[in-house]
Amino acid sequence: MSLRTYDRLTAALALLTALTACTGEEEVGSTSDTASGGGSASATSDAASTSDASDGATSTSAAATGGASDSASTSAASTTTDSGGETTAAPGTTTTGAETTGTSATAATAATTRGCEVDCDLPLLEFDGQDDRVTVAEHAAIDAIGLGPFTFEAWVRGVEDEQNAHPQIMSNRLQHAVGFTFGFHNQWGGSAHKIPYVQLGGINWIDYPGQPHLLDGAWHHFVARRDGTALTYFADGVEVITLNLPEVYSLTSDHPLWIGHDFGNLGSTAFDGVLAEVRLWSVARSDAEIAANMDVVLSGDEPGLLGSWRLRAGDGQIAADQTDAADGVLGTTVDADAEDPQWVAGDPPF
Ligand SMILES: [Ca+2]
Ligand SMILES: [Ca+2]
Repeated sequence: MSLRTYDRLTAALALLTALTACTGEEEVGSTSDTASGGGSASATSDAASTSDASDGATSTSAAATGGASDSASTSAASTTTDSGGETTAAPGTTTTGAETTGTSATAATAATTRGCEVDCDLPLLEFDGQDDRVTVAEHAAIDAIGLGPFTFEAWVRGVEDEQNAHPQIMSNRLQHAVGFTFGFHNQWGGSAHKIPYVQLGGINWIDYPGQPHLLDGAWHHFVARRDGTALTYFADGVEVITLNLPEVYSLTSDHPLWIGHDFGNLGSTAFDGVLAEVRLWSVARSDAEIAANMDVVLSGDEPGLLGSWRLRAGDGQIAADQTDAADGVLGTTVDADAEDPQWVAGDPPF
């Protein structure tokens, strides 16, 4: 480990410790070091697992891959009570043999001005941050992913100060630890902004404190990709971080897919703003594929594409799926209801 990397780790740990003391968050993680692999490992690992009562889940850091030669072993377990009053024992997690860079990558978030090139006059779908959602009842394709690879992606435009604690882009959670969420976690662990993340296995997989700022009122693109136990986040086509998870968690849930809200935590997950081009893949898209297609309209028959909801269809109650497999409806039913997001005019992401 370079001295510079060690200094960064030390500084990050000091910051985390200070924040933990200030906020009263319970640090329940335990730490052990294991040195393995090539290179001059003199591991410093800081483990922190903080119970987040507002979300009902355990937020944990995972070791980032690439770069340095250190090996960190982190274990954490906690019990939390979620918003529904259920006490849930979050699974203990163990991450071993993973390398850590000691630096939290901050992705470029330069996409502040985008010019429309296609379908510029089609409306956008705006969510009210109260109860709006798109419901995709047909979720067999998601269940079929199970333990397999996936790529989630979406364009988002929202303002951080107007959001609930944990605004979600996409979720199929039936309850805590059943299904997934894909969206934003409230600031935590020293993060400056809400944290783009996924929850799998009831655990919020995040890294801190360096985070991209994707809720600044401009359009931004967020991707979560799983390839084996590697979970990688991309912001505006640039990798933010790869987390090495201790196991592969299933996506399967009996709940419909929701876009813009999460059934597992209704009170604090409604997204406020505009969502577009929400895509679900049963493959781990390559870095190049992600970057090259993020601002391209798909045909709908791309290999591995399970669902692609452009959310640009028109003024009706249907959120069309480009694959024709799983059209969504606005709100709860095809009738007008309080959960319907609204079609609005405005500049699309591309
Ligand atoms: Ca409706
Ligand atoms: Ca509403």
